[in-house]
Amino acid sequence: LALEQRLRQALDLGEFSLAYQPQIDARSGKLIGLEALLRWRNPELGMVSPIQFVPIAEATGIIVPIGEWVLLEACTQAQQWRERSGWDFEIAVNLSARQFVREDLCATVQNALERSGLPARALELEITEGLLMSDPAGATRILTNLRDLGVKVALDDFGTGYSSLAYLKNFPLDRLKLDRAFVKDLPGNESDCAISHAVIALGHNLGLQVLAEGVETQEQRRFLADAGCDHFQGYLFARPLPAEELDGFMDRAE
Ligand code: G
Ligand code: G
Ligand code: NA
Ligand code: MN
Repeated sequence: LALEQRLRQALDLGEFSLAYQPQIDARSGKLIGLEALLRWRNPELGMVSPIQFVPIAEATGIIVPIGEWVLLEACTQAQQWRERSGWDFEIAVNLSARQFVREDLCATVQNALERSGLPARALELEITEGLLMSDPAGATRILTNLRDLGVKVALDDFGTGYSSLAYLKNFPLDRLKLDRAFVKDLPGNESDCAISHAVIALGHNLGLQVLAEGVETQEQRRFLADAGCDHFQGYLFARPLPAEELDGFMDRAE
């Protein structure tokens, strides 16, 4: 069976799950959010990375029903944990280009919020730069509609795409996620130090929070904290974890 065929059946067969990676406040060290990351386990193929299947799901349009499932599942799980732990943290969900440009995006998001009971302000949607730059005017309209719902928007993998700074100032965004490519060689690499400082300053001057992705060492953490970075995500704090592994953690919060 071709990968595409298997992908079409995977939703109905319950082969998808979500892993959740903690996001940490740089100052307090406290949990402020979780990023939901899609996982696919197929009986014949084993674990298939989203890097392999998301592009196929995107090209074939299968990403639309998968994305709706991700949104509802992530909101439902997050709200359950929020209620159980009493912590007011956010859930971040990745949106693909296909999902972003659909007429019914706001209705889909609204539906997930209503069915899960998650407050809109606790949902953050992650989009990439390419998605904004292919049609800046259209993207601004979509972002404005999302903002009217009360959800937040983060620009993922920032620095690896083709953002025009002239446009960036006009997009209603909440957060920049500094790509891990720039974090990896901190603090030894001078260029990456300069880029990190610049992205943090740029974000703050545009009124955005800045999260550093892929933080793996104490040295990276210290450098980024000194540079004024707001939030961290990375293996230093936690890997993406299956829901079962976070369950116990959420209980202990009580
Ligand atoms: O978790 P991992 O490093 O394997 O993720 C690899 C890539 O897959 C990342 O770029 C991530 O943004 C993307 N990805 C993970 N989950 C989702 C999802 O639910 N929807 C979309 N569109 N992309 C996702
Ligand atoms: O494109 P996006 O930022 O959504 O990709 C997130 C991916 O990055 C996830 O698949 C996750 O597994 C991976 N990731 C998260 N933290 C780290 C880290 O500290 N180091 C590395 N190498 N990868 C990470
Ligand atoms: Na992401
Ligand atoms: Mn990223």
